[in-house]
Parts: sequence; structure tokens; C-alpha cells
Amino acid sequence: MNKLSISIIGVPMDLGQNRRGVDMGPSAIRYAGVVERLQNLGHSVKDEGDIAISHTRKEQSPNTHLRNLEDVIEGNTNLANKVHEVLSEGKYPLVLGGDHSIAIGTLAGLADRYENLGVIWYDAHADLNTAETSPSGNIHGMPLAASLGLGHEDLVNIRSYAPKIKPENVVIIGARSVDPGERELIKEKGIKVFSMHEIDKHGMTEVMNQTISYFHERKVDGVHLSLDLDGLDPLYTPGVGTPVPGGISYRESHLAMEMLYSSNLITSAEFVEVNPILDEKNKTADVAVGLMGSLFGESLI
Ligand code: 6HN
Ligand code: MN
Ligand code: MN
Ligand code: MN
Repeated sequence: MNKLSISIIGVPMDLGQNRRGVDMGPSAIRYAGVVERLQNLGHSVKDEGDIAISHTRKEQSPNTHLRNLEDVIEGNTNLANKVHEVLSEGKYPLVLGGDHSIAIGTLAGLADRYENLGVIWYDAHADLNTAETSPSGNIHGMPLAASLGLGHEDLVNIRSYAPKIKPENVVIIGARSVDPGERELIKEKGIKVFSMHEIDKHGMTEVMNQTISYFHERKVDGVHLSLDLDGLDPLYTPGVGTPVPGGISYRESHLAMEMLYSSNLITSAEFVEVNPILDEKNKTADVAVGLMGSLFGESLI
């Protein structure tokens, strides 16, 4: 088994949405034993602590229809620089959220280190809104669009380059709540989506086999896993801000992680939207750490 040097980066970000508490996600995931879990698999693990997130200018830009824009940009810039530094040291970045707006910073720190980075977006949502299409003004609904170069120019240009990724290198898994503007973008850009319909119809094994083949065909030189815990059914992960029923099961999610581990494709990961205030006895953070175990090589026997 391949032993990794994993750098854990906490991002106590809650400015990309309305619900309080998701800033405590990194603490909850640490409390659920992430460091020990990955060390027990033989990896070397360093906890890099938390990225600084400023809350001083909250709601500063009501006219942009983008909630907390300046603070989200500042936090994501800090995150991007840290991810970039960790990669330069040859380490594997494992980012803990925080709301999903932090994927903007993670991808900004990653993407210029790759020629052809792939992304798996494991989520109930597509996160493909822009200021124009967003029903909420919440930036956590926009990180995939921003990473594709679409939306407010300051969100798109973190670390001064854009776009970060190509639409043909993205695979969305678990989608079941997609806004009209997002649907249009998926069609226009030809983004690969395995919605709950495909997972129900063909099963997770087939969906993951197709995902893995797709990245091989695309000749990616790395794949980032962006896993929103609301991709799972709220039965298993109740501690999320925007739960959507009819989601991916606990075992299907473990199977997906186990297959990704065997594929050797994943080169960085983030686990986002864990909100301990909305949770039941840290259940969602426990699931997150369990999934990380499977992603990093735990097997059942
Ligand atoms: N997430 N599509 C909705 C919006 O407000 O844009 C929900 C987004 C949820 C985002 O869960 O990361
Ligand atoms: Mn999301
Ligand atoms: Mn989501
Ligand atoms: Mn969510």
C-alpha cells in the first residue's frame, strides 16, 4: 500500500451560506479522530491547523447579490496559498470544511500544479450558480462555477489565474437539487453528471467504474475529490445546512471511497459542510472520518 504524507488543513468558514455552526466543522472532524484514523493506516499525518477566516466585514456587499464576498475571497486566498505550499512540499492536502465555498480556494491552490486536473464533485447540489443564477446569493452554491471561470471576477481569479479546471474534467456524483441556471450550464458545457437517477438505475459500482474510466480517457494527471456531506442521505449525515432527501447511502458512499482508493487516482481531497450545531451526536463528522478511512485504504477484512 502506498503510504502518504497527508497535511490536514482546517477551514472554519461559514460565510458562504446562512446557517451558523459550519465553521465548527473542522473541530468536529478532528474530535471524531481523523488524525489517528489515517495514522493507523500507516500514513504520516500532520495537522496544519486552521486557515484564518475574517468575520469583520460581514454583509459588506449587499449590492453584488453575493453574501460576504470580501471575507470569502480573503479566506479562500489564504487557503489557496496554504494548499499551494503543502503541495510544493510534496504533501497530500486534505482540507476540512467549513462550507463548500472553500473549494474555490482549494482548487485555486491546486490547479496550477497540474496540467490536466480532474475533479469529482460528490454532492446533492451542482454548485454551479453565479451571481446571476443564484436563488440565494450564497457563495457555497457557486464554487464549481467559479473554478470553471464563471461568476464574479474576484472569485474566479483567486491566485490570479483562471479558469482553474475544464468542464470536461468534472464528474458530479449524487446530484438531486439542481437550479435552472445550473441545468443550462451542465448542458452547455457538457459536464458529466451521475445524478441519483443513474445511481439508482445502474448502482454505485457501475457509476464509479464509469467515473474512473472517464478520468483515464481524459488523461488527467491528478483528481481532486470535493465531497459535500450532503451528498449522502440526511439519514446518515443530518449535520448539514442544506439537506436533500433521497441521497446516497452510507454503504454506497463507502464503496465509492474504496473504489477510489483502489483506482489510485485521487491526489487531494476535501470534506465540507459538516455542521455540528445541526448534527446528532457528531454523527456527520463520524461519517466523514469513516469515509476518509475508506478513501485512504481501510478495508473490511
Ligand atoms: N452546498 N443551489 C442552492 C444555492 O443556494 O445555490 C444550494 C447550494 C448548496 C451548496 O451545499 O454546497
Ligand atoms: Mn456543495
Ligand atoms: Mn451540497
Ligand atoms: Mn450543503
